Amino acid sequence: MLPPSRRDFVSLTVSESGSYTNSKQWRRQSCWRKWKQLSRLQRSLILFTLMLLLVGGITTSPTLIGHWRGENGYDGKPPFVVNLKNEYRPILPELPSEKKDYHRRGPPVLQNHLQIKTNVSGLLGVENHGLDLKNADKGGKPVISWRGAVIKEEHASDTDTKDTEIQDDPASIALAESRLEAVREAFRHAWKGYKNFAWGHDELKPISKSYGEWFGLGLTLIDALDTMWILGLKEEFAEARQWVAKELSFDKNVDVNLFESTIRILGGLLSTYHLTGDSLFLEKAKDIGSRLMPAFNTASKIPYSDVNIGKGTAHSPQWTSDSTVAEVTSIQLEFRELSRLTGDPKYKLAVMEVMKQVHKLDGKQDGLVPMFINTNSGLFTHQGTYTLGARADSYYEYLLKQWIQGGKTEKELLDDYLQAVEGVKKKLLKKSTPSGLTFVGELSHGHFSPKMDHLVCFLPGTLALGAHYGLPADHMELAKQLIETCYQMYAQMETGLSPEIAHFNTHDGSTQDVDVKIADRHNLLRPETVESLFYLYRFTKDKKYQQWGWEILQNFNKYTRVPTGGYTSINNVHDPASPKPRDKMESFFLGETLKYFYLLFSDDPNLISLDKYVFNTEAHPMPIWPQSE
Ligand code: DMJ
Repeated sequence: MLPPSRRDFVSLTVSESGSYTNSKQWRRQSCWRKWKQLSRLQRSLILFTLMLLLVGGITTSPTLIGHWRGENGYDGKPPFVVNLKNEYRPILPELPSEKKDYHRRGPPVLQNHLQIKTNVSGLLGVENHGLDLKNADKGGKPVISWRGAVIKEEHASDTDTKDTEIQDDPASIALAESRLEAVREAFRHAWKGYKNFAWGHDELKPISKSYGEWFGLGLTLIDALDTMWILGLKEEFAEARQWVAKELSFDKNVDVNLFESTIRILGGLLSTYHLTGDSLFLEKAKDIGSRLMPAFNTASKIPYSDVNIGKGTAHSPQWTSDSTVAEVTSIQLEFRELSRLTGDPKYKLAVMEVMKQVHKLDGKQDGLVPMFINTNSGLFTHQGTYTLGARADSYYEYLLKQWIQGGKTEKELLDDYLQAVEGVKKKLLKKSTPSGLTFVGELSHGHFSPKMDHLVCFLPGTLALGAHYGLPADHMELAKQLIETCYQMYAQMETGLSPEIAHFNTHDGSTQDVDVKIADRHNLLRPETVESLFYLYRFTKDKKYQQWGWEILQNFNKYTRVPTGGYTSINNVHDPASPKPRDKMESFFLGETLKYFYLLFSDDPNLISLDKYVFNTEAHPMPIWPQSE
């Protein structure tokens, strides 16, 4: 006999369990009976419907699909992503969001970036430069924008996205799209010439339908890779990638210029790696990067200008042991990035040693540097000339851009940049007559020369970029004045294309602002003005910058386009009837000029967001390092 509690328990259990089993059995039997009573057609219909439901359910289940595609595991990696430590992974563009944003242009993977919000006020890590920089902490305290207004940091970080409302009325969208298509068309035309007559060689000679060789490394093709990616030219990109994979070899007994091969080849490969995630480009970048290192084996650690990438030897030009200041100080973005990606500090150490030395050198005037530096002594030579043009230009550009790349912590770089901008204002700025255009001249042994290279037209863009990152508001004002001047260097020529060098009139009674010397009236399809128009448009959204760029593109098409394919530099911007083609398409026309046109005409502020990337001096976007690094 069981105790009462135990009995109750047993009887209850048996009874419940029994009734459950019975009812299940009963239901099964009754279902089966009903099923048998159905006609064959009815049964088939039901089975078919059930099948449909089952298949539909499986294919729409994100978990299952993700599993099949291996999204959570090994198979989910894009096939070509190299196995890097997490922090060195390429910064890949986000995948498109669910919401269709039909008016955003650009290749699919580069679209949709509305959600991005990063710290852009760019004031962290900066000490007092007469700005209220200390207040620029993450607490949303007031900071000074380039407009001079006090804004909250959370808003300051939006200069790319918020102040720059996308024009979404149908007319604006159609206009933007037609201009973007015009750039794609121009690219395809240039590419057609390169493909037909210069494939795998350095530069197209479009008139003679042949090619020119500089390093023998397919310079145009490499320089153009990320442009094709950004323009969404998939077929062209795939063909070029194939060439890089199959044909490109750096194991060649050839002398290359350290600076040119760094900014075009190393820079082009690194940016293409970051945009695509394709490890092929990283491997090639590592190869060329390490082959360029012998350039730094000098007594002073200031690199030689030339390296033989096959033999591993390096030297100065035959006639001197000097290097150019801009060249030795404009390779840093690329080598620093190579160190970050490989985990090997040697590249970064070599280029930062150059910066450290230049930072300390005597011979600067108000932050302005001479044009030459000696590889034996490490000292400036041929002192006395100060310019923002050839041989010094990108020194200034890279001071700012390294500071941005490194997360705004390297104070010496910022100090040197700010001092140099003050130097430009104090020593090199003047106004022309009769129109009062602000221009940047040169100092030569104490004498001011009103000569301005087209190369100087990088400066408005760089100043605007600095202002975007919280540098003084008057940098932006100067940027606006200078871009007007650079535009006038085009608009005042008969072809609407700028000469290589302009001389500005400053004397009373002059009737034109710009004079051009016979030796300077060529146009090499250079990018600097278009580059600056892009920055100014990104930050101000003033449509006139797009309009100016559009005029320039049309004039390139009118005077430099070669019907059989390609574009050519020309000899005379004064003569629309006979601009005299020079028979050369520089690689930077595809690497820079057309890319900046495209970015200028795009109304998507996040198509290569300036809060995520910093462009090297050849227009190859390098990622801005995360703050933790
Ligand atoms: C390019 O190679 C680079 O922009 C460089 O900084 C200056 N010269 C050309 C374009 O003009």
